[in-house]
Amino acid sequence: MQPKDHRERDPADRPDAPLDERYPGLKVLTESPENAQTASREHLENYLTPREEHYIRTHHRTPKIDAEEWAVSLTGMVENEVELSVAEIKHDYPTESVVHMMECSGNGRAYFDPDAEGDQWTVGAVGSAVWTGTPVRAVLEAHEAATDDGLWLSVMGGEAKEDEDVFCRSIPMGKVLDDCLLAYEMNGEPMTPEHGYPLRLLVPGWFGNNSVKWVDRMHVMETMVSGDEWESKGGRDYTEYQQSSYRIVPAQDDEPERYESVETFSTYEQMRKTDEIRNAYCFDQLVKSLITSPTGDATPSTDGRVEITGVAWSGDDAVERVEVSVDGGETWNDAEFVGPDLGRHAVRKFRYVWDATAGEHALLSRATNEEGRTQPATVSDPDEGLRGITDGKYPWNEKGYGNNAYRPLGVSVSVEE
Ligand SMILES: Nc1nc2c(c(=O)[nH]1)N[C@H]1C(S)=C(S)[C@@H](COP(=O)(O)O)O[C@H]1N2
Ligand SMILES: [Mo]
Repeated sequence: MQPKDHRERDPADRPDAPLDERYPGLKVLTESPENAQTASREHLENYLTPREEHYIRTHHRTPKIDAEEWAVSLTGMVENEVELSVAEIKHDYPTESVVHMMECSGNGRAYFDPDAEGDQWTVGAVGSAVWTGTPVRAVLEAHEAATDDGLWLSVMGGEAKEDEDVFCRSIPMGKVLDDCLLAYEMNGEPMTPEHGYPLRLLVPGWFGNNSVKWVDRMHVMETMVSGDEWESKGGRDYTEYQQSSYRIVPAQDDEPERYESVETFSTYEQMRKTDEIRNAYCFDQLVKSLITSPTGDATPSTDGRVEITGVAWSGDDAVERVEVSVDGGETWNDAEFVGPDLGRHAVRKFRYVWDATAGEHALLSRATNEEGRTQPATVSDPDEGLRGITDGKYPWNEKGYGNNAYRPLGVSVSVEE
């Protein structure tokens, strides 16, 4: 049993109340469809972001779903096509959990100059949770799906109305088998409607757009969703969110090139391999960090010290190092990690103890992952035409995706005498 006061603030209990009342700790960008970010960087300083404070990103409206009626079909290159109830998915297969710091690829879009299209997310479209569910691998194996390398699993959301594009993402089979879940629980509690109840795909380490909510179909195929069949099936388009949205398109390009398949899945690598892929897909997350304290005035301890803390996360490659600058980026100091390492997709907390002097200081943090990739300093101008991270600059792109530049995330701190 959950304690009573807790149940009283369950967002699922008051579906018609305004979003910010149901999700205290979120700042609403649009009420309908539901888009809201974590209200402040301070909210992100822990290992887990409570369900009620975890950002929400939705293209259509959140559907009202009766879990007893809901089913997920498995189709395509499968020996035994099947339709499974939520109860079957929960109880007939193994259960796994993963801690994942999920970031919307639009997080940090607000720091693009000139503005990029879309909701102006600043720092709060990211959140950490322990997600529990059924490994997709187990469902595929039980029904004798083809799982060879090079195949794709296209996963579809069930919320689109007849005249809306289906939210569908194609995930490479290797990643699916590795660690993808059909998740039904978030931080040990049932998922709320806005986070994907009753079932969502969870793709650890990858940008949030891959973690399809309200899943009703999984289709094993040789390609990503692309081509006539998927562009117009039943009068609806399945390709928009794979082939058009969530592509990193610089100002000099028009439409992104649509591919049937790609072999490079690291978003960072795709941005560099411009003769292979144009334009990069938002797959795994880019390394990033955020100072969570202090954020305004700081009072040093009696020995003149100020503790700087923050969080860092990455994609499929773990965070390896975090540096902190207290002089606007002139010099850098290694921070130390604190607390447990909850896996390569989890948030890492860091700390740096600063011998502070009175006055105004520009604090920055920058993280490096185990591939040796470091956050760039700034976002480029559109007319530089960058396609990948180059000379410490993140490429400006039309939809403002993937911004992991550290300068815009800095904090100005005033230290008292
Ligand atoms: N069916 C469906 N799944 C979806 C979306 C959506 O609009 N429809 N939005 C995606 C995007 S862009 C993100 S960032 C994450 C956000 O998950 P959350 O709302 O639980 O934070 O869900 C993804 N899954
Ligand atoms: Mo997103």
